Amino acid sequence: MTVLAFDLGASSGRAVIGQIDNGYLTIQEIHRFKNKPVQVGSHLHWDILNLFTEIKQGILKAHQIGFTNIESLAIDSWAVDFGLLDKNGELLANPYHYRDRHTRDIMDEVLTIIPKEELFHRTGIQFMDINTIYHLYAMKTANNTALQNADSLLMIPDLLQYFLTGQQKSEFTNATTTQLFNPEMQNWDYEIIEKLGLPSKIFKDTIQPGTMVGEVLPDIRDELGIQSSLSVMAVGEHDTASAVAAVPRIKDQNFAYLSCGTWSLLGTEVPDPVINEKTLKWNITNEGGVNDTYRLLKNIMGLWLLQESTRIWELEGERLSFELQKELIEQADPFRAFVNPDDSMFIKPAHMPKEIQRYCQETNQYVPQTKGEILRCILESLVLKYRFVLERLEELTGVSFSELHMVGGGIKNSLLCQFTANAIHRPVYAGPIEASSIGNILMQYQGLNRIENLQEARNIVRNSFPIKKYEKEDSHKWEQAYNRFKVILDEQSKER
Ligand code: ADP
Ligand code: LRH
Repeated sequence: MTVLAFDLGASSGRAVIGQIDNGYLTIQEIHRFKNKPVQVGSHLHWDILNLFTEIKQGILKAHQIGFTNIESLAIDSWAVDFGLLDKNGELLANPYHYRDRHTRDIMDEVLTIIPKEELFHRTGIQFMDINTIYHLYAMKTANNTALQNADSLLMIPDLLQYFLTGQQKSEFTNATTTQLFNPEMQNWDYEIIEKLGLPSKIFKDTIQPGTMVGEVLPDIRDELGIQSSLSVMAVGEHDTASAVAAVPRIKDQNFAYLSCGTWSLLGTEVPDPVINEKTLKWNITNEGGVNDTYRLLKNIMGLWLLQESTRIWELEGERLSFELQKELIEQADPFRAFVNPDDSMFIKPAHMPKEIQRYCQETNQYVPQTKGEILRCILESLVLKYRFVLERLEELTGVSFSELHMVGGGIKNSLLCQFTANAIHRPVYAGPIEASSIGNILMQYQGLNRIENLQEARNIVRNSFPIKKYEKEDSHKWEQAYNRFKVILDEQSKER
């Protein structure tokens, strides 16, 4: 049996064929494409039509290669972003990028209408400017005509799925990331929605991962020259939900995971949301997971800081390969200066190297000068933040995590994995790289009744993909670095 997964990350997307035989999953990437945001005037957008073109291209390639008997396909993507449709089902505007600047100061406005504690208790979701709720409120404040004329709101994978099938559905895991979904009621929180003066009719009924959504429309099949019908299924459409579903089962105990890509999502799996004063204080979130689980996690700024730095250097004329980045980091002296990677100054596209330098200057630290020093400062700060968050997760859950499972494209960065093991003083198990695609595939198999549950899915991951173990090194030096890092965090806590 063959299924097709589309996984759209903030930096790239891919189409992956999945086939399970005798408890062993093989994947084949058949199409990969860049996902580049587009600045138009004062707004930053996703190029949604290009993404749809790439999805059709992926379907076409699958057929051209000879996969003509695909049982189902599914799409997952980054969270929080959405498109608005009018009453005729037409897309009203190109979706905004979650890093668009129009949410500046909007959270404070929202919190004057719904107190922070109440919003957290009703949704269990961390406070980040990127959340859907703040984008919608910014659009309302700006008298945005797309919002005024909207009949439905679809999150990015739901929107692309609608373009394919004509069916409008809201998938659960992604819906939770809006900060407008109430896990206790298992529904959109219409009280919040109404208090904010947002149109309640735009929110569609939610469906669970594993639900069949519809068939690819005949017009699209004609366009691609494809005879056979093709079903589309909802999976854990939030890419992180799919990635967590693909964390391999190594030991029968609670586990901590780190999904590494543009963002670093550090968390653990829980049966119910953990909504209390500590989660609120530490801004830890409860996002919906597959198979009735929740993802108790925190967003950490992640490899975005490296991506932005290398983007700027490329604009300035120097393209640094991953190999060269590694060399430069290894040549730079360790532990010269640290930043809080989650400081609000780093969230938007910027001249990241200068922002890193500014942070170090403002906190009276050594100011990294060379590219290697800047990259090293980013990497060390990131992994020290991992430790900080991991310790809070342990305090919240009462679980002591003996290891950390890292998945996602970021684990190709071996220094990141090694530094993580060093910083957290525990072994790191890295793999698989394409966790989101794999989680997407395994959920399709569950929806098609070929896999029974999440345990079986995770056993398949463990059997099918290499997992690399990183042992901790230089414990004493990293301990000293962590103590210095915590002082910086205390002095400069401007997280949001
Ligand atoms: P997303 O899905 O968020 O777009 P991915 O999971 O595809 O992200 O991971 C992309 C990140 O992985 C890049 O930002 C880059 O930092 C890192 N990466 C990818 N390939 C390599 C590599 N060969 N060496 C080191 N890092 C890599
Ligand atoms: C990772 C991710 C993350 C979200 C962010 C918008 O790709 O989905 O879980 O918080 O993008």
